[in-house]
Amino acid sequence: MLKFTELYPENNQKRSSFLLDGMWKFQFDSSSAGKENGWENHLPNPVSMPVPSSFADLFTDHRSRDYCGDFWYEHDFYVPEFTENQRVILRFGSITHRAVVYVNGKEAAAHEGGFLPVSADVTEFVTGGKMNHVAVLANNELSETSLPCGAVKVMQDGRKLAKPYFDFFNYAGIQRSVWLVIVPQSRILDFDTDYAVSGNDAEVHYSVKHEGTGTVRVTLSDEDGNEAASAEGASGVLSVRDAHLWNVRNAYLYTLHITLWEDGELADEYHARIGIRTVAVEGTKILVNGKPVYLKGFGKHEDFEVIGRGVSLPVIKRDFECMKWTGANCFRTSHYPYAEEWYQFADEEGFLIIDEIAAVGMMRSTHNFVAAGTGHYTSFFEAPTVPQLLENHIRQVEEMITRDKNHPSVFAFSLFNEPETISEFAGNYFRTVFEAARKMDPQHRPLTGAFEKNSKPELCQVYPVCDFICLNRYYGWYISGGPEIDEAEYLFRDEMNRWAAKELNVPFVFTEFGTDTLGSEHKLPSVMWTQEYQNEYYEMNFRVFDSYDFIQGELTWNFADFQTSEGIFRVNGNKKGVFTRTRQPKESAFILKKRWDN
Ligand code: GCB
Repeated sequence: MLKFTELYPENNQKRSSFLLDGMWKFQFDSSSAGKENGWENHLPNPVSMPVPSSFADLFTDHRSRDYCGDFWYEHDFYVPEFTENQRVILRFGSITHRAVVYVNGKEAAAHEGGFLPVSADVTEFVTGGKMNHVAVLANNELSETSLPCGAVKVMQDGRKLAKPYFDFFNYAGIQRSVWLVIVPQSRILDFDTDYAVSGNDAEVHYSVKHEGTGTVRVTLSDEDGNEAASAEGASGVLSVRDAHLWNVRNAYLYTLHITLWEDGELADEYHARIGIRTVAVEGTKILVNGKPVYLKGFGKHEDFEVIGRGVSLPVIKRDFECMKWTGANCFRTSHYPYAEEWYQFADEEGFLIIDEIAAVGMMRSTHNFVAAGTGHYTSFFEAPTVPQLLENHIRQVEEMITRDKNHPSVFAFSLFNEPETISEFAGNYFRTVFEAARKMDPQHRPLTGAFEKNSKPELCQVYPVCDFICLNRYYGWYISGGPEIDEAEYLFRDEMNRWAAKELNVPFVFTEFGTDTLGSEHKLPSVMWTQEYQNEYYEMNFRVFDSYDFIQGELTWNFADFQTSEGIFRVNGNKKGVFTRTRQPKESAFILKKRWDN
């Protein structure tokens, strides 16, 4: 299906990029009859729809917000004149969860997976110097072969409803920016970097994939624009004397300028901001530039009022300011790869990212946060559809690593969140995913995944494939909450002692712990849901973390309150935020700040 991922757009001597964001046309297609009726040419009865955005929270009626099925976008866009030595590319940051893209009525691309770019070479379909037409047939249904996993319930009246096996609203649409990119035919397709540091000097190992027979030259410039190194050839080494390393919360970015030359003429060029740094796991330590780092921060969501999961630069900026204020140094892109602008900000701000694929809900439960800990088992990896899921999973991991591999902020990839892990089937499944992933990353970054409570040290078949182990634990919330918090601490320590007894000699990171907390509720002594309880819960968790040397990080759940499906477990969404959904601190934010600033 997907043939390539176009590099993030830029403008330079050889490349022109035009943002197509704005008001597009939109129409639901509940009977999936649009294609038969030629909607790829013209939507019969559309409404205006902003791109990028999720469509759900823009409407005022239930049926539109909760719509599940096919839906269409269309837009007219101008393509400047281009020559026969150029290609015209359409690049969507993502289309959730799957899409077919038609340009002037012809199919130009099809893509499965709602959180990674969709690129289409539309050169043969467009006319330069004229308006052209793009239509997108998208679909937001969930299944046991989609990432994330879920199901569709068909109601008596034939209406479909998404039934996520995960705890975030099934936002959909064109949620990220759309670009028209004009590039040379002989062009730079992709590049990799890897780093070695010795003393004050560094080596940047690079390799460039390109079309055509040209010669590659690369130069590296420092932040003042001075050349730090240069080299020739499609792969090679840039030797940097007195290198400025990219460090955690102390970033330094070089610009890698890649040029492609044909017959002495510049054929193409591309600029990338890279950070020289090494990452490794050694024993129970996570090392950045050879020095141990303790991870402090959050599991997040792309989620905000009105725009849903639509990318918003102001929200990204605000989130980084709030995270910096707490003293955090890391976040996990739970539970899917985020818009690329998140990683660009993180590169600049020196944040570490655990980059997660949308492999969530592999437990066949709409309440896996409750199922966790009950021993509830659903034979998820025994289903006949698993081979198809596996193929989809591996392909999306490849797309994620291809997209994100050059960001210095990305120090690890998380290949799952809370699947069933206690069967041989699960063990085999994840061994296959990890083996495939290990061949994809030129920097050989650590691979991990987040385990829920049923993944006990004695039963879990999957932790051995991880370079460090991420635990999502809710002792004091789902397990022994409220008046039983002392019991919760006892049970928590008991589990950690059992992990310790295994002497795995790898780092453990808590990737989730938290309590639902309403900003309005206070009580002394505390009860669950109050701000006081959230504080006591965090303090208990920190006591436990501080008792074990192999615990090397704490990413709370969640950075901010976020929207979920409706139900008796959620009060208009998940309220475990340290910040409210509008990004104001709850009291626990001050507790985290005090701990992390020190
Ligand atoms: C989890 C899930 C996360 C939920 C969280 C919760 O274990 O990984 O997606 O939102 O618990 O709040 O229940």
